[in-house]
Amino acid sequence: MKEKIAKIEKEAKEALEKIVDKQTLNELKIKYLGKKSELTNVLKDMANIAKEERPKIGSLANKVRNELEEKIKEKEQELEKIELARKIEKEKIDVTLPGTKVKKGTKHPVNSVIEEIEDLFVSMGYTVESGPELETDRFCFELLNLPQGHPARDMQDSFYITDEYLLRTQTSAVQARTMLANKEKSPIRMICPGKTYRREDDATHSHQFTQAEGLVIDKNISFADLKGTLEIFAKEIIGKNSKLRFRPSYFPFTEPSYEVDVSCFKCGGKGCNLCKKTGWIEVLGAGMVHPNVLTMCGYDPEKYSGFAFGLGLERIAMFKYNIPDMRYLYANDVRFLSQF
Ligand code: FA5
Repeated sequence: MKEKIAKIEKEAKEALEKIVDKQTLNELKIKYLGKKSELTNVLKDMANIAKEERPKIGSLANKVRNELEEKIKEKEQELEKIELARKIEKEKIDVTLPGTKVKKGTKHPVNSVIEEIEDLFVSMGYTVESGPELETDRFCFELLNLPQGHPARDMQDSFYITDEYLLRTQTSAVQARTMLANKEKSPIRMICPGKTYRREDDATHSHQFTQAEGLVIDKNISFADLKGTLEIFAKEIIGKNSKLRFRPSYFPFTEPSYEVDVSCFKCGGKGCNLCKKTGWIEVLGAGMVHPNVLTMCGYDPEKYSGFAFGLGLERIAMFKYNIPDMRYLYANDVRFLSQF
């Protein structure tokens, strides 16, 4: 029996020497110290041993068992240390390496234009107003002298939601809202930038685009005020050398009405595919507020007059940043947007 125990001890110690991972160590522990191990069997077999031999064999088996337990524990600690060292080595941080760059968003060109326009007009005493994008037919058309069935409604291809509601086709709806909220209480000088929607889509037209409406109502406002204001706007926002061209036009809510063009930024006015060989790009509509609109919105046209204009802000962003196609502004391509 003694030899048997010695053999078990020798075998176990040799196997223990070779162990390099925790799983094999665990298997070894079960093999030599587990309930079904040879050492446990020796203790279980004690009944078959001569009575006087029993204490010696018992104490020898226990001694070996304790020793093996101790050695396995030591091995366990040794393996844990190795594992920890390996982990630390792997997770080592090199503080001298350059950090990962955090990508920062940039301001969208149309938002930059909105901010510049707001700053300019606020500096001239204007307020900044807003209105709903889901607008009623009444504010978008009727109060602007465009009753149901008026042929000029065809000028704007609208997205109707119901018979009454539509996505506003023009920020001019905010003209009516501002006048009705004010009703001769004080003169109006307001600017309203906002999203507008029409069923159009090409290099210079988008189905969703941004307009900024301007409205001034007071006593003795004349066309000279409108022209002077737009000239300041062109010089300050578009560029010192930009030229404006007023073309007589028609809007039901202004009389007289104009479409205002700016000399083409791409060809400088020579004519190219962007300006359709004309040298000019239309950026806004404007005119003197129609007496019918003044009356419907609570102003006496005998006492008050005013001017209004509606700018297309994508086209202004195109001028300022040399963007050849309006669709780039809405493609959400980070390579394009990060240039601004
Ligand atoms: C109007 O929308 C009038 N409400 C402007 C106005 C206001 C006239 C006040 C008189 C008094 P118009 O449809 O021309 O007008 O549009 C004005 C500007 O919006 C255009 O000059 C153009 O720069 C821009 N615009 C119009 N449609 C689009 C579109 N689909 N995509 C991008 N810009 C557009």
